Amino acid sequence: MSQGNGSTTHAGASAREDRFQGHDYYNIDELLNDDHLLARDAVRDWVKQEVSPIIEDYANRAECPTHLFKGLADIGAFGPSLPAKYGCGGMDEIAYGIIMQELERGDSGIRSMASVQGSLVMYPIYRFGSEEQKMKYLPKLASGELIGCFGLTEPDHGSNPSGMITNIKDDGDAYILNGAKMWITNSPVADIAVVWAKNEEGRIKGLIVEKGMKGFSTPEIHGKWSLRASITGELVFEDVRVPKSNVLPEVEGLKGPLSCLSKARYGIAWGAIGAGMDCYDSALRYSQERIQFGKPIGQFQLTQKKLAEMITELTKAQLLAWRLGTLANVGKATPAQISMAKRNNVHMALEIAREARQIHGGMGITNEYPIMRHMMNLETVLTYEGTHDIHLLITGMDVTGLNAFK
Ligand code: TGC
Ligand code: FAD
Repeated sequence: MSQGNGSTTHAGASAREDRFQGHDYYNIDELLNDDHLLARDAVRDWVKQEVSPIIEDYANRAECPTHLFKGLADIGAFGPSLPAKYGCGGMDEIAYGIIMQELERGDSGIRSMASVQGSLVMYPIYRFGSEEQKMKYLPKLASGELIGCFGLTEPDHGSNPSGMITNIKDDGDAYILNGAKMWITNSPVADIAVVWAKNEEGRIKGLIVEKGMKGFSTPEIHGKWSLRASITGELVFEDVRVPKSNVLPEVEGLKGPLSCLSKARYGIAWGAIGAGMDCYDSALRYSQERIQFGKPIGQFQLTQKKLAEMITELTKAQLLAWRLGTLANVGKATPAQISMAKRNNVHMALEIAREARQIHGGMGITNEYPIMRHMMNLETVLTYEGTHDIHLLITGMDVTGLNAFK
């Protein structure tokens, strides 16, 4: 049997056929309602039509498929669980999670485009903004007319954002903003940035900074081996005059940005299942089709061990996400519970990608299969939105009552 199912050479970008089918070993679909299943199937179809045919090529060229922002808006991927009044989906948290799962099944960078827009830009405006700010920005963000980014991390403050040095000084009807943010998804293509900065009392405030404001620039970061189809940059502020009407009035302190992170981390806990499932799906099919020693490699016990462990871990991750979703729907998902699910599910997906790569043998390193792209993407997902170890320490703090950070 020949290797590969793509239509171009290994070195080139392969427009492979997307033969993905979902995996539901524990009949978890029975726990979902019709809205969840409709959303899941619609996003799965959209990913097959719009993402799969182009994603290897964009990742190969390290280019962001920015034309997909409009399509993401059209399928309701921006703020699915925010109110319809502002042009958003009005769905529940499980629907939001399933949409993230299906997007990340396509590529973590595509899910990032949606996570940042919905959970890190629209959510803080919805939760902490004035009614005027909500009406001004949310409908345009939901429809993809405006693209946003979220600036928390700084060059010298990643895991410890409370040490940030980006600051605002009072200047009559405006604040003067100075500082820099690093590793910001979507920043070079964003129309607005939700930026977290310290005021003169050292308290953290959120501001909406608009493209074109004097002294504001967004240089792109190049050279990433991970999330290559997602655009990442800096935010640089040199005496930027931000009107006071652009400050989010309803929050002060680190709990502002951390609340947004809870929303986005929840989505990643679901999203990682998608990446893991795509790797498992590809490995299962390959194990049935690839013949060595006169039989399918899936007949070897060592291959079966890998596949059996993959579906076991995927099933546990699905149950964790579903239960977290039911808690989130009634406002009872704690930040520490979200940390556990983000950490577990991303690590699970990365381990599955590594095992799936082995099952694909040499073909596993090519872009005829999604494995290496998912694996490289997941290295970022393991680090952003709180690293693997930071989430472990959050769980440790929750169960012991002792704080490792202070
Ligand atoms: P600490 O003293 O523990 O907390 C300060 C205040 O915040 C509250 N809080 C939370 N609120 C909501 N959700 C959470 N997850 C919260 N965690 C804490 C807390 O109750 C307290 O409130 P109050 O009222 O007492 O003031 O803060 P700390 O400085 O000790 O830090 C704790 C630590 C290390 C856990 C936190 O800083 C942390 O999570 N660090 C990781 C940083 C991080 O995740 N950065 C992500 C940047 S954004 C990003 O990566 C986007 S990628 C997007 C994409 O492309 O998809
Ligand atoms: P550091 O904080 O320097 O950590 C380095 C290592 O030290 C890690 O292993 C960490 O776990 C460990 N460490 C740190 N503190 C402790 C401790 N107390 N105990 C034990 N170990 C510790 N940020 C945004 O604000 N907006 C974005 O849109 C965004 N997008 C991103 C996109 C990409 C592609 C990437 C790579 C990052 C993005 N980030 C974004 C930044 C991301 O959140 C940070 O990279 C992450 O929080 C870690 O910070 P750091 O990279 O500075 O690592």
